[in-house]
Amino acid sequence: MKLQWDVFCRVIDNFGDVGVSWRLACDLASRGQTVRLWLDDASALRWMAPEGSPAGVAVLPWSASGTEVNIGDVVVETFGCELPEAFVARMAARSVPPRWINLEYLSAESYVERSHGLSSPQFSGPGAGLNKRFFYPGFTAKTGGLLREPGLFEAQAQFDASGWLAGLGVQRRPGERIVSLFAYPPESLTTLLKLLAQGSQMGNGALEPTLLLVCPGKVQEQLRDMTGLSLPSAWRWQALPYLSQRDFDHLLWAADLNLVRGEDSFVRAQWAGKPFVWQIYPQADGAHGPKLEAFMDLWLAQAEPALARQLRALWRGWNGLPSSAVAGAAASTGQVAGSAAAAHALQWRANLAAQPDLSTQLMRWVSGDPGKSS
Ligand code: TRH
Repeated sequence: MKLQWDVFCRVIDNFGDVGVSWRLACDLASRGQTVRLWLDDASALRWMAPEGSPAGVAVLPWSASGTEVNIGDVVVETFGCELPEAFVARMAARSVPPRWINLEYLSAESYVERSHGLSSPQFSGPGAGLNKRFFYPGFTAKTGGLLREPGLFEAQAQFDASGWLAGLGVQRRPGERIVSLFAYPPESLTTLLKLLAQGSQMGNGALEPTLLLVCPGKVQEQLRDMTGLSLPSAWRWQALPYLSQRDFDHLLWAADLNLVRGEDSFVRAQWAGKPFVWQIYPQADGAHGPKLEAFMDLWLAQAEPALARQLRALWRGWNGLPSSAVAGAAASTGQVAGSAAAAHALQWRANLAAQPDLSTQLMRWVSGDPGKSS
């Protein structure tokens, strides 16, 4: 069924809000839907989507939604962004009210399965009479799943990593491992460099030659101005420009180990099927600690215990969270990007891929077939 979708997104900080909304809009459009993406700040799309909007997607300024009279069949409020009141009033005035969905942040915590699909009937205000439903992305069958466009794995299988890297001006030396780095600043950079120094030791004590490809931002600036910081020997690094979202995915496919952050790059690293380390979005109240642990519990449930211990220690260390085992078990990013970790990344990806993706589940909801997700 071809529907008109209104997706609203407010950019709070960083690029995750716009990154997720853009992926969702493009994914829905690729499945024959028509999407209007209402953004309060579209500036990041200049580099994230330099090719412009695909057929079926229109990017519109948030401010213009107040006077929009044509309300879509489905309204998606991303990350509780609070729709403009005038728009909500028009939603309520429609003879057939639109489906109103709040797309929540991604988490592996147990509340997600409990909360996915809950309704919030509106009893007062401009939306009185409407019913908002909460859609929680997630990693298990009782959640809304993850964004995964059709043909993703086929595209990966045909991807020419060396050609793509060369096109970017990256020359991999023989035997060199590639590590991508997209991270929050700043204190943790010292921690990272320490962990990397420990971890690039191979069985014979020599350091594993590594090329660190660093995404733009404060971390890249810090590395340029390396006062008091040093890379492990046998390591070199190269600054990357902002890549389009498509090329950002290519970067994750081309690397042997991906250091990612936030929400969208975290998901894409999982689809890349390569070992990865997640730097979670830090929250002042410390809520990120349990969120990180919840993901690790799920992700490592099937992992071989020694590998699980190492990964946990490295991830906690990288996130500045206490871990008694950091010094010993984080020992080796060589190992956490080694063959056991690579096999685990593929196994985890296969488990995730067995579940319906987020857009499929959303479209089932709105066509009245909640499938497994209600
Ligand atoms: O930028 P982020 O830290 O975004 C965060 C998280 O979403 C977090 O959960 C949220 O609370 C906060 O924003 C407000 O990391 P994330 O989620 O990985 O988003 C980055 C996006 O930028 C992703 O879509 C990939 C894209 N990107 C490119 O397209 N090209 C690039 O060169 C880079 C570095 C990123």
